Amino acid sequence: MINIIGLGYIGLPTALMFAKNGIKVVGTDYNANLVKSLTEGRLTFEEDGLENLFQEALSNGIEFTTEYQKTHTYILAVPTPYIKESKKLDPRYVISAVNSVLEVCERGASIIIESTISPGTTDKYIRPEIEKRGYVLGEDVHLVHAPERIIPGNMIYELENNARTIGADNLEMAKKVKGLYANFCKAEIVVTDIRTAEMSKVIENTYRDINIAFANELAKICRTDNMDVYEIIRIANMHPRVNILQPGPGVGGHCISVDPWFLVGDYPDLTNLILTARKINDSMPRHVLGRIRDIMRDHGIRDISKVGLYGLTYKENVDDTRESPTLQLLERMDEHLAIGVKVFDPLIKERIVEHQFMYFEDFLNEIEILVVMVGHDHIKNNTDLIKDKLILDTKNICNLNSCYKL
Ligand code: SAJ
Repeated sequence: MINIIGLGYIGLPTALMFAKNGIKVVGTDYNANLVKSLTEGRLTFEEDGLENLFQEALSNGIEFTTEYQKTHTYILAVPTPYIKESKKLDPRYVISAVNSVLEVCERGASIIIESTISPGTTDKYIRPEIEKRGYVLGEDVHLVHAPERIIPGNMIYELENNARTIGADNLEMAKKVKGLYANFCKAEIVVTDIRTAEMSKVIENTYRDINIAFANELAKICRTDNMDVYEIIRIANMHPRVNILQPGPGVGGHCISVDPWFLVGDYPDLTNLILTARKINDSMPRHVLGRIRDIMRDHGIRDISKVGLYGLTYKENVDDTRESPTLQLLERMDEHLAIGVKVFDPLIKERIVEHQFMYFEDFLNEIEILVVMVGHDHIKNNTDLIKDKLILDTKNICNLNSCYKL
């Protein structure tokens, strides 16, 4: 039996995937409401294909609880945020989960950490916790790092088809865990040591952050001289060795906007490029605010409540608002007393900000300038409804001539 700890965006789909493949799984989360909801057959977030997988796992007997189970295999998918002041990883949730596992686990159990952790976290924080209790690593308990790599919006496909990394202290244990993941992962599973696994995961997200920062910097350059950044990137990308990502209103989510900070926090003298990329991406909501002001000025609009932000999530077609560029923009607007801006997101069902509308038509009736912050399919399919608005399209989703771009 596998006990999966943390039933969020990573832990839950992973648990379901094991259960689907006939493995007995118990999912544990400290959040009793979440456990209740899952036990009653209700998912708490949406993801393509998740509902079907959930139903299949339920019929295969998956269970959810707030209690840690006595077993031989644990997978930890708990949050690993960064500390804003020091920029370093905050290991407290992983440490606490490891300790709870140690309270109940069988002798010789493996603790597999899927959460993203900065290079050296296992040595610095996890091993000492285990040794402090008198356990012998590699005998009483085994540590493995198997970083998750799945992208929200395409998680189920990527669980089966993305290559994985298994970092362990010894080859035998790594092979065992590789065999476990091979139950559903059809792609290559690379075996390495723990620190290499930690570092390779963090640099994957850092690489993407830097690439997006390059696109965002290009957008700013192109803006000053009225060049079309999207066409320029499209043409440049026709080169066989160029692959520039897309500019946007900022980088959100709990991964790409967080993980590069681990490296900046741990290697402050060696991370100029990574830090600069972070700063460029974090500057994008401010850039969007400047573009809104340009449009208001050009059209003689003084009332900020005529501006509507479309999209609250951190990216298209997900219902996750963590570190979302729109929330960052709203914060910046508050600082500039630009209060009263209207907001709408078809995927966010509860009210989380002021002046948030629940119906698209009501939202459109109130505004003159529509700022597309997120390119949900919903707006792509409804461009006819927004034709009469002034549009600032930060995601390059509409090709109306009247559209303003980043
Ligand atoms: N974004 C752009 N331009 C782009 C692509 C993305 O501005 O061309 C923005 C998005 O709008 C969003 C942010 O970047 O605000 C991050 O979105 P994302 O789709 O790039 O990535 P995440 O955070 O959803 O998932 C990433 C993935 N990492 C990589 O692709 C290297 C995923 O595979 C990881 O599993 C995940 O982080 C994670 O959990 O670490």
